[in-house]
Amino acid sequence: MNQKTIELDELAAKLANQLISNTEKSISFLTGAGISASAGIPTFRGKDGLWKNYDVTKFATPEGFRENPELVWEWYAWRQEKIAAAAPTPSHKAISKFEEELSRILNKDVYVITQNVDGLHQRAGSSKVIELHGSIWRIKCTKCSHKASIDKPIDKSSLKCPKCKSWLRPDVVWFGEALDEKVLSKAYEISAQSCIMFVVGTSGIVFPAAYLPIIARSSGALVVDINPEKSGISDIADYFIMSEADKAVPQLLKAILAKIG
Ligand code: BV8
Repeated sequence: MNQKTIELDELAAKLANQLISNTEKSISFLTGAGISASAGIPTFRGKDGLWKNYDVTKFATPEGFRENPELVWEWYAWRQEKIAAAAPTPSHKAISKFEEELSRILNKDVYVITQNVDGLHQRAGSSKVIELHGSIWRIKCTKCSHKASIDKPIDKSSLKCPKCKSWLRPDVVWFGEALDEKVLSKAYEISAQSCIMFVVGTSGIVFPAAYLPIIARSSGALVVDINPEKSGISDIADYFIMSEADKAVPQLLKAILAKIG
């Protein structure tokens, strides 16, 4: 895909036109760890990525948890602390504002399909959030059906199920685990009925999430990849904006709203 370089204002005009001429279709955002980077939450890959210091097989697989649940809980509790101390970024907030305005002006839905487990989109006010990989703010029993939401970092003295005393685990999707079927089919459905998919802050190498922009594009959506470096999505995108999220997302969404307002 050879993308011409395009001025932000010209791109905003094209995207505004795509929105207006696709009355029945919605907008979607596929986000990854990069959208939360400026909130101080480390990404997984890239120069300061988590996987540089943490062995993914030990910390993000069911086998790793079975082998050393305390160690994995140490890591998740540390991440919960960092996320609890973080605030939604300008990009999270711009997406929430975009949803509000598009609903008011064009009665159009804006969906956020996120690979992140940090809950920052919801804290920014987005109301249609699909959490592909679960949430660090939910725990579930490894044996029985017990599940619970938590609103602060886990108390490491209560890591056993209150019902059956088995180990509790974070309610997230680890490598080698299937995504929740309902969540995944909803994500496929939204991707197929989007007229624009903004892809923000993902390396685009984790599947099945990385299929979604391909589904969107094959259903007629314009795909816009926003990332300071080339991602696994950039080459299939219609437009690639080489930029950090906060230096492109608020400006682009504001320019689109100005064109349709
Ligand atoms: C599954 C846990 C099947 C939650 C995570 C093909 C099809 C299906 C599966 C596979 C397949 N090929 C391989 C697989 C297996 C595997 C996979 O995809 N492996 C990859 C590595 C090749 N997939 C799976 O195992 C999935 N399960 O398919 O199961 C199955 C079916 C039936 C029965 C059994 C099994 C499960 C995948 C989910 C794994 N869980 N995390 C948690 O603790 O967080 S994945 C982990 O990576 C995170 O969830 C993260 O969200 C996700 C993706 O990473 P990114 O979000 O993209 O983050 P990353 O650091 O990589 O990139 C950050 C980007 O931001 C960079 O591009 C950087 O440039 C950019 N950036 C940096 N700063 C900024 C910025 N961008 C903007 N602004 C900035 N300021």
